[in-house]
Amino acid sequence: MPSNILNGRLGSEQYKKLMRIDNPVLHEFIAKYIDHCAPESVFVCTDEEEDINYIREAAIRNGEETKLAIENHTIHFDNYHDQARDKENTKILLTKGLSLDKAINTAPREECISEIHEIMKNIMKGKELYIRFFSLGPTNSSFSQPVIQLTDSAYVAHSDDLLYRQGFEEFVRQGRNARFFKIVHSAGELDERNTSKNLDKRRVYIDLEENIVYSANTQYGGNTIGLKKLSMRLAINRGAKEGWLTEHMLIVGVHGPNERVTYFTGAFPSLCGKTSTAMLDNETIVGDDIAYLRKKDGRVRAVNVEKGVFGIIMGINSQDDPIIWEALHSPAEIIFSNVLMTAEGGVHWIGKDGDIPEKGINHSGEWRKGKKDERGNEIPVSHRNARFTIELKNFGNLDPTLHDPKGVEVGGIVYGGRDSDTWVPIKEAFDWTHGIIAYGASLESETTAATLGKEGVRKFNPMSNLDFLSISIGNYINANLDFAKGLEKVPRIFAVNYFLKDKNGNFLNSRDDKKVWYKWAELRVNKDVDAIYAPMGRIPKYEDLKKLFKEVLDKNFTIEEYNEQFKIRVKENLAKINRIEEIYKTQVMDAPRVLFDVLEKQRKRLLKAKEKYGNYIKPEELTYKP
Ligand code: SPV
Ligand code: MN
Repeated sequence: MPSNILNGRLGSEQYKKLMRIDNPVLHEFIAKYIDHCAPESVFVCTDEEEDINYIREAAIRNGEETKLAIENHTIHFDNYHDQARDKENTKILLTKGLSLDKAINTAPREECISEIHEIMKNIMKGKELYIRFFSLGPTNSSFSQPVIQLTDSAYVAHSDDLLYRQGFEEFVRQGRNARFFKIVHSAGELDERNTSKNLDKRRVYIDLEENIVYSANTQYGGNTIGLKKLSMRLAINRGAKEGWLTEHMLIVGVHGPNERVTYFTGAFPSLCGKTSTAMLDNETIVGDDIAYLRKKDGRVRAVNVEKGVFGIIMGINSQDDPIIWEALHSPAEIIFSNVLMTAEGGVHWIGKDGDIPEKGINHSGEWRKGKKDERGNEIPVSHRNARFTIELKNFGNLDPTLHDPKGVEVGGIVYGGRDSDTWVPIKEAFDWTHGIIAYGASLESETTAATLGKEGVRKFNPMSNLDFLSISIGNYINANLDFAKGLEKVPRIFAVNYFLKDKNGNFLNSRDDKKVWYKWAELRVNKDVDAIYAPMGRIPKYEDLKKLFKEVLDKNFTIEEYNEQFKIRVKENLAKINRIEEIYKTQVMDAPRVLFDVLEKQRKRLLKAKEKYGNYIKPEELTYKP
């Protein structure tokens, strides 16, 4: 009997809190997992400061976080072998007879549900279970997606707090109508450092039928913070059925002439400039990771699903990232993870200003300069995927619309990958379908030294969302294509490339140049400048960029630089089309017909241009009109 279990296991105080939510389905779910995971005690967290504080203190009390010298800063460590998303053990559960593309990790539903229940049986023995309620997207909005997270990790529950909007009152308000997502997480048995011990039993299983995600024997945020990549997979599936989109996208407000603000969303695979785009100087940030897009009154509107940042800390320094740097040195509430902690309670990470300390404690335990791992490789001062968790409100460039229930109107969508030799720094699609297919669905990124394996290998990553797809790639592309139907005002689609190199391997652009690209895109969305029609999209005219470089960066942008950067690399663009076509023919089970048509048209345009101008075309030579 669920209510008996609840009454008995919760104690009267916690029970009373939970009963404010009138939803028997929710109560039954909670009762089931209390019974199954068998925690020692249960804490129901409402939106009250007192409850939130209880979680903060619990993380310190149980040793998952340690206080640092600066007030409100703490540090958390994940197991040395639990430092990133576990792609291999993250699976979309499928009922018999269903299948998805090979690139999406799936497994039979019934078997995996038994397996995970076996793994989670009594897994919370001796621990406290935290029950938390949140809203993805602003509360009281058509975007709001309620989520309940059960976790025995106070670190996870604390991270949730910084990253998501409190949703207990939203659950109370929605009562029996709430269509909520459910997350059940346990860090499992912990070792002497309070990190997950049984990594061989690490699992992240996504059950689309019940909208439940199970996560066990891991602490790393990307595997455990239920509202982030776990709920994202549920939301992609739900959105595709209901005509809205869940995208792996930042949202930034670009400030144009006369105080005009135009909002852009942007998708970039990791280490391709996503954070630096969200944090563009003199622009305003709405979000840095996940966006929901919906159609309203003929326009596309977007919200940041989150209210905080779980950001990569590697390389953050006072010169390049002044706003983040300042926030990281203020007494704002911050959880550092997998960086070095010094005896004085300071922190250090790869690429931080100043000298690397001689010793301290990091993701590998006691650390000294020169320490080697079991394979004889030197362990750096922090993990390359070390992170900081902070609320966006601590950033000086926060856009005022963050919590607007209506979201922001999307003027443009940007796709970008790491590409040394093919795409120009910025171009604009001819229309929505062209942009979704030739830019979004054709996104690739070259591997960097930061990932294992060879450098410079191109990885296919449609819309930078491949890791999170819970529907087939074809279905997902169709959902994107269909999204524009019925719109009065269709967002423009752009592709950017911050990583173009010259023949000696040097970058053709400085880090700051992207500021100009966004100012140009802002003018394009508002029809303030013309563009040149090129075979792969519309590209900026020299005069417009020259003017913007002067205004934005006080730089003299020469015609030689322009011609080199915006040169149309026909050969490389053709090779790219061949690669992408091949992937969609051989690895994607239900690629839409239109995808091949769009790519074929692009190929024809390139071949025609090649006939006339050769393999490398200076943009000023392009005189023809479509
Ligand atoms: C990403 O890898 O895309 C992230 C970090 O944003 S994680 O939470 O691990 O997904
Ligand atoms: Mn991400």
